[in-house]
Amino acid sequence: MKKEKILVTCALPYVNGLPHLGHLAGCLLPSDVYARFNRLVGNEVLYIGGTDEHGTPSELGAKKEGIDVLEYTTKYHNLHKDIYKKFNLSFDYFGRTSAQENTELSQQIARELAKNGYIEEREVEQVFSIDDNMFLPDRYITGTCPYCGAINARGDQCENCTKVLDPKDLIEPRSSVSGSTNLEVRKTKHLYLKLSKLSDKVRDWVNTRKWNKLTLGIANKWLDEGLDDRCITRDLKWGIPVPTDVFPDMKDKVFYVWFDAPIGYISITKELLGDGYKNWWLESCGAGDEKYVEFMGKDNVPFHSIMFPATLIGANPDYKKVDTLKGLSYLNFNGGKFSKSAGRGIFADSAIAEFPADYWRYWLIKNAPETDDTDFTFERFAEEINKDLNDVLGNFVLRVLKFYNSKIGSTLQHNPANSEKEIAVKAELKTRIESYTNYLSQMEFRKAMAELRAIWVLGNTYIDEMAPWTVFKTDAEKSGEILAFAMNLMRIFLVLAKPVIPETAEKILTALHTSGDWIFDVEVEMNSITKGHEFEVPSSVFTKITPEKVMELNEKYNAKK
Ligand code: B3M
Ligand code: ZN
Repeated sequence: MKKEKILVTCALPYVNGLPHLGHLAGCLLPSDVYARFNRLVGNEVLYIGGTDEHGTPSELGAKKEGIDVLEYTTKYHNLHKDIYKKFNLSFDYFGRTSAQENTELSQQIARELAKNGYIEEREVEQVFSIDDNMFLPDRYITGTCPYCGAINARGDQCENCTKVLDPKDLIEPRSSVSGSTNLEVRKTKHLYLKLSKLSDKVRDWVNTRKWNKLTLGIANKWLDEGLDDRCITRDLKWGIPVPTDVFPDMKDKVFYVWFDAPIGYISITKELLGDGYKNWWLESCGAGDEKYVEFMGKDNVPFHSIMFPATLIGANPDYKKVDTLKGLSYLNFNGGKFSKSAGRGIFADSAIAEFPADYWRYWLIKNAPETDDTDFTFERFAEEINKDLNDVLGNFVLRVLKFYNSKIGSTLQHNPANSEKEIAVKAELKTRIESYTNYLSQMEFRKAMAELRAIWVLGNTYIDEMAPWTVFKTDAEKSGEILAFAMNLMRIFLVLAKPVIPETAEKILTALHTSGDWIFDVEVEMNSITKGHEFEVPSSVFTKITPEKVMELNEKYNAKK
């Protein structure tokens, strides 16, 4: 197999607000499984994540907690980092967009864009709150909707009638920061990224992409509607200062958070590798022959398929741009949305306190919201954990190891059986491993997991049919060979499961006193555990989730409200 060089990024979650299961299912976990899988098959992988820290929500969040913004974002950055560690996300580096590297790179890219004629300064009118002493972003102005009369319409959009609004249209507008109505419209200058001028170049580039239907559909829709020039600056303190050497009128302005956030992928690489970041981000320095894969929720696709590539194309064509963009849908909670304010749904920090990471990882990857939105319920969660992990995988492991250990001992006295039956099992295993590998390479997680489960079932069917416990009574030798074959199957099951349930895989492989390199040759690997090999019997593998526990969880996380 030819080794590939693969850059994997996962959309950078906003630092304020902690992740819930939807974030895990729709971006974080799929990217981790993909990164782990590729490392296992021997590819060179760089997996980058981090927090998106700039913008008004961080400023307001800090104000509410009465702390400095950097202290606030540091606190939440660390919370994100800790939680992801508990879910065993294997980032090579988890950085932050507020790092110095991002300031330097974002300013550099803005200078490059200006030099190439893709940035324009414009005078605009904007709502200023005198009492808050700040320009208000559109969504921080509240008022009555001029179309439907809803009294709590936001300046960018009315949630009641969904009409897109201009804050100047709101009746009786007030600041959502302080409630003050002491507002006025002031003139101010901003920088605009000239997307209209970049449009043809972006379209030519999009045409070279082999994206899936969902992504191409979104990208082409934006291109067909025509790209509007986009304001890339804001009047805030917490952000990356616009460099005044090239933009002398932009004193006290910062870049819009969506300008610097994706540049964060590059700057976080630089946080980790220093100048070595160029090997991953400049085509002329080695990024030309790598594959760059991005994971994100579907709402982030326009920014990653059009806006960010446009920024890079306009700045310097040498920047590496995305090859594969895996956009995922949403995970709902019992038919509704996760809501921190309503205390509805289970957030990542509570989830990990309830069950081990592997339970969540397994369920959320098996049910990855790939094509449609997917519904999480504790009933489905419990059912699938109990059936797949406990009954299929866990029982297979325990039945085989316990029986051998109790009847014969913990040193293998047999080589794996190799009759017609076993040859057939190996043939099926080989085919299934090939398709599992293909699905994971193509980021088809649901299909991959169906295949993995089918591989595990193969083991159960085998021992059910071969019944080594019955055979033992008349032919101890044959029974031992069947069990030795089953132990080799077990090892393969766990090696294959490593990207998804790494903790369990490690635990069982350790008990089997064996390592877990990827399975490239079934015939060889099925003779890995042979006569003389020692093993241990783990006390348990998975624990069943009881109906009482499901009831308790439904109650605790407001599932039925
Ligand atoms: N923070 C939006 C989100 O968390 C945004 C992604 C940035 S990716 C560079 O969904
Ligand atoms: Zn309305």
